Amino acid sequence: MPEPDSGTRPETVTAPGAAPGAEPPGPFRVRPIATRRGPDPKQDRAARTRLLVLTAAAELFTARGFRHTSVQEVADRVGMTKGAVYFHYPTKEALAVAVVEQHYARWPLLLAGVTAEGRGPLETAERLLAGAALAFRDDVVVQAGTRLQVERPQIDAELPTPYVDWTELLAGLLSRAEALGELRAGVRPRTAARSLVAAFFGTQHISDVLHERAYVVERWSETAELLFRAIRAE
Ligand code: LUB
Repeated sequence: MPEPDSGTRPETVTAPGAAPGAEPPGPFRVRPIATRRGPDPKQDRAARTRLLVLTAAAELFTARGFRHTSVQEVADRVGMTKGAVYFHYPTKEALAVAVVEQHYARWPLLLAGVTAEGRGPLETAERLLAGAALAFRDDVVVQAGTRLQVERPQIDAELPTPYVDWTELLAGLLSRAEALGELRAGVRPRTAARSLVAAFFGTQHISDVLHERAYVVERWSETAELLFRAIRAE
């Protein structure tokens, strides 16, 4: 993968295995949950059951990881039979993919909320990452998706490419900030975006290992204060 910002064209990343010409992954494109087709009691009940199973799986994947979580344990946690779980998710891998996809499905909602505040691009980037830190502390699906993405070599399934959508989103915001003169001279939007993603990932990981992310909001705000001071124009 070419290292952009050295004057080469901005990277576009195509999800591994994507069909030729497939639409490049844009920020957080996730497959919609199949049940959004209007009120249908049976469908709604199925959707509720799927969400119940997915949340239980997320709790176990967060606590124990992919390998040490069994579908039987997921079924026991929701009071269902293993067969009933397999009806909704045919394999443990399919459960992991669904959890990771719901991890990414959080971000368009966060983005819509922060965008609606109508702030400048640099402040929008700051608010997005602050909002993400809250989700990493409080949302078990976000936590599970993060662990599963780290364990992706153990999961025999097609998972979204990690980190690239956040990098894309932040690079877009920082490019707009650059155009508005909000960036410190010499700061390259894509380089800064990669640094923010790396710093955020590291901050949440260390906070997870040391304190199960209890203080991740505070830890991130310290790091963000430093990084945005380095990025922002005087
Ligand atoms: C984010 C994780 C955990 C990046 O974008 C991602 O894939 C991420 C899961 O893989 O942190 C930091 C914003």
